[in-house]
Amino acid sequence: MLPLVRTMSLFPSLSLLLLSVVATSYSEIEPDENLPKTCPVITCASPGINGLPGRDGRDGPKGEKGEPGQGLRGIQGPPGKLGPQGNPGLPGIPGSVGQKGDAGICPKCDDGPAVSERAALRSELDRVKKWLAFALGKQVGKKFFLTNGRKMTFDKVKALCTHFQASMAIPMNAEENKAIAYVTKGDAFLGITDKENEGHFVDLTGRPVTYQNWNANEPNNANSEEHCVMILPDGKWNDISCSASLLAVCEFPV
Ligand SMILES: [Ca+2]
Ligand SMILES: [Ca+2]
Repeated sequence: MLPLVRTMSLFPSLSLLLLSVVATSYSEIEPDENLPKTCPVITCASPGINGLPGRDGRDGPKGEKGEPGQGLRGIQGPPGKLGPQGNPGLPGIPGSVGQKGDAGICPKCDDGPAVSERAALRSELDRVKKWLAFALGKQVGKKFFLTNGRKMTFDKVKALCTHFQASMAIPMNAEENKAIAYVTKGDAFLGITDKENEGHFVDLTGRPVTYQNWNANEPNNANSEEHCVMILPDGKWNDISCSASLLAVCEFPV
C-alpha cells in the first residue's frame, strides 16, 4: 500500500480518478435483484469431456447434374464390331442414257465390218477356183468339175465326192459333157446307173437323165452286169460294170 499511497500522494488527481473507476466498476457488477438466483451446474462446474461423434445422417437428395468438366479429352478407343447388315435400300433414280456404242460384228447383217470381211473371203475363193480350173478342173455355169487322177470303183468314187461335199459328175447338157471329158481325158465314171430298173438310167437321186450321149451300140448291158456309166475321152458314153476301176471325177457347186 505504501507505493500506492505514495503514488496517490504524488498524483492526487490520478488517484481520485482510479477510485472513481473502481467504484463505478463495482456498482456495475452488483447482481440484479430481479434476476432469478439460479446457478447452472455446467456454468458453475468444471467443463466436461466431449462426447463421441453422433451417427451419420441420412443421404440427402440427389443434386442437379453438374457442368461438363474442363479436363483433357481421352484418346479415342478402337472401332467397335460391325453391326448386322441393314435392309436393302429403295431403288435409285435411273441414270441418264449413255452414248451410243460402237457397231458390233454381225455375220448376218448387211452392214458393218462383216461386209468387207465377207467380200475379201469371196474374192479369195474366186481366185482359188481359177487356180484349180487352170491346173486341174473346168467350170461350166455353176458347176466345177475336178478329178484327182485316180481310178476306183463306182461306190468309191461316190464316197469320195461326198467326202468333199461334192457329187459324182452328171452332165446335164453337151457343154457340161464336154467339160467332163476335157477334165478326165480318159475313162471315168458318171453318176448315172440303171441298177434299179434295167435300161432306165437315172442320176443318184433317182431322177431320169434328160441328156444322154451314148456311143454306138450302147448301152448293151454286156453280160447282163453293166449297170453303171462311163464317159470316154471323146465324150461318148458306155454302160459298164460298177466294179470296174475308172477315173474319179466330181462336180462342185459354184
Ligand atoms: Ca444295165
Ligand atoms: Ca456296154
